[in-house]
Amino acid sequence: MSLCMQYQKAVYLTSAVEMKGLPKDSGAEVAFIGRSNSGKSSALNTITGIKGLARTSSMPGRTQMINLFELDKSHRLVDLPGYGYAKVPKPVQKRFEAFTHEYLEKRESLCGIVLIMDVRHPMKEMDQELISWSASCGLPMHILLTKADKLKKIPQQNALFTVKDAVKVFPNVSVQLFSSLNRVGIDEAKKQLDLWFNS
Ligand SMILES: Nc1nc2c(ncn2[C@@H]2O[C@H](COP(=O)(O)OP(=O)(O)OP(=O)(O)O)[C@@H](O)[C@H]2O)c(=O)[nH]1
Ligand SMILES: [Mg+2]
Repeated sequence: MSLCMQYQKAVYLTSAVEMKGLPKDSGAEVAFIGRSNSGKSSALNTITGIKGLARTSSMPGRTQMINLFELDKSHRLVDLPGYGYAKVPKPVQKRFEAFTHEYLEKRESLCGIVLIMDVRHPMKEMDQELISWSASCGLPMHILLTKADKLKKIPQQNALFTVKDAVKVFPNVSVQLFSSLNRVGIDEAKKQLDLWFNS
């Protein structure tokens, strides 16, 4: 029987700008990744039910560090910096890209990736690269097509179908609709996190 994690117990643990700033690489960690302004921090807040847990902003590029939240001593949620925002100065962008890559490549406790894509703009180049990369190293990925509230039912379903079709070649990639505004898809997302944390 799988245990349900207590997401509402999440507390801020620490932030890091380089590998050595991260907490001990033990237990299990799930990282939220995606384009700048896609809604990563909002999704974290919605899933945990804690409004100000991860900082959100209408200014893209807000999250510029790896922020870690602890559910209990051995389970963590991680908010990664967004990619693809042109106004973040190039050297800063490069530094965070390098750190994110290193984190994804080396972090032993990383057991799954939640990829956040705006339902209106899914499967951009960097998203596609991440999907193939995670598949190539056998790391499971769950995609949240967020801001679903911005589309009517039929376009939502069409977007879901299109992305499902695009990722069907990858065995460990799943997709769902999500909305932080309308609180859609929370239980489905938690179920996936529970599966990873319990495997
Ligand atoms: N309508 C709607 N707006 C959302 C949703 N999720 C996030 N937003 C808005 O989108 C903007 C960006 O949200 P964040 O959660 O800060 O996005 P992020 O991906 O963490 O952004 P960076 O940290 O800058 O990469 C904010 O203005 C949010 O209020 C959603 O489900 N629906
Ligand atoms: Mg953020």
